[in-house]
Amino acid sequence: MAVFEGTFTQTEPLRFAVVIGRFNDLVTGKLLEGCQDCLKRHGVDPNPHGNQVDYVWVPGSFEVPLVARQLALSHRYDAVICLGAVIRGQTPHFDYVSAEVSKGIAAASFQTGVPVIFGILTVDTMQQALERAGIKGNHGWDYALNALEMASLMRQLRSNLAEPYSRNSQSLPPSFPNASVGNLTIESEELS
Ligand code: INI
Repeated sequence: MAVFEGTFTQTEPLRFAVVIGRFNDLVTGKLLEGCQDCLKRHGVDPNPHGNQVDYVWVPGSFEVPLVARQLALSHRYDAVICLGAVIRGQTPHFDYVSAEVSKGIAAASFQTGVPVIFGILTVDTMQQALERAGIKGNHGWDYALNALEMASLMRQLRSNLAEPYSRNSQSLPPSFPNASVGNLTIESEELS
């Protein structure tokens, strides 16, 4: 048998895309700063003119999943990081936006086989949002860490599971856009 775990080293070959909602940009801008700081401290060059991270700004969280899916489908990235801030107001808008963005991000990841990180703050007040975007801590940092771990883990799984998959004509690697992620059984000796 085997144990697979993502690491936070050997980040030089990794490529990321970050999708950021402009809505509540006082918050999302801070999440982005935390995200970039984490990537940089783990050896990733966050410079938009470099070759490791691309950035895409969208109007609000509702638009994030569509763009995240498009980026994931390109298979240029090891992970896509989604940043947004949905803050509850006096209307049901919060519920519609937060429900759609969470479902959409999960679907983008599942449909493409690329890790799409759910970095959307859903909070009741601006105070709560700011506390999570730099005042008490910065969740942007954590989202980047999740992306690094998943990027590394998926690379490991791809290289270790490629052979058994190709021998099994009934399933394709999950990194393929049309992959089936149904009942997957791998013999233990195939993993060693
Ligand atoms: N977008 C957010 O990212 N956060 C919010 O809190 C928010 N609220 O509350 O309205 C919000 N709305 C905009 C939405 O994401 C879309 O951009 C807009 O509806 C156009 O499709």
